[in-house]
Amino acid sequence: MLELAKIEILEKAPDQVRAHERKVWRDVYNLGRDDGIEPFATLCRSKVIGRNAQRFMRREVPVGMHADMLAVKMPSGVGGSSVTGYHQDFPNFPLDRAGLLTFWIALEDMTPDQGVMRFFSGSHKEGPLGRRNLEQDERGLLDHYPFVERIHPLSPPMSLKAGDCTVHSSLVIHGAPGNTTDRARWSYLMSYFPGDACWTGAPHHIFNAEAGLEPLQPVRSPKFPVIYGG
Ligand SMILES: O=C(O)CCC(=O)C(=O)O
Repeated sequence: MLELAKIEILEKAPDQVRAHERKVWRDVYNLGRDDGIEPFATLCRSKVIGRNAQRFMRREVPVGMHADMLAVKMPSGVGGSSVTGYHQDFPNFPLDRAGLLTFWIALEDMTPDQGVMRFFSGSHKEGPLGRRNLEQDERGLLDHYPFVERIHPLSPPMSLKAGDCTVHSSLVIHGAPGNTTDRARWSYLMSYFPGDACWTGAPHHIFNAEAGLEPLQPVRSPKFPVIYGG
């Protein structure tokens, strides 16, 4: 996976649709879900991952796949190495309930100074705290909700081994320091939502009528395959 990630990120020019160079990382979207690139495709649709996602959701619901993505924080001094501002994922989605979660997999050993994520423990209990621009808003959420830092401990800086994985709920406040090293942070993300979640009908770039969704009905679309319990 690491070798393929290197080809995707270092050898292919970002097309601004499937792949982007952003301040916070270089990304490639849905190389498993849409492009069928192995072993990403098998992993992101695997029943084991689906079962694990359902266990985190704590309900016997089908598990829908939202997306998979390489999110590579580049070495310091190269575009795509800066801080991922603290945010929740939930406000980015027009879904009517919590439960979306993300598996974040290290494709190589990494140290905290490469930009390993940190989480405000228990912060999911605060509910949605507004949408943030990850690129410009490093402390924005914390400045608006100063109590968060007082009552929800920040997870310690973590070193990860290749294959280690963190999982976060879409309501957990999380972010990552910039990469201050000369080594890229190679990470692969896969996210899933509870299959009874309904599209609210609010405008959105992927959850929308073009994907075949109906307002206030559960998200069902070939774009978002049910990988478990369907
Ligand atoms: O990889 C990062 O720096 C942040 C990832 C993130 O925000 C997410 O997985 O929701």
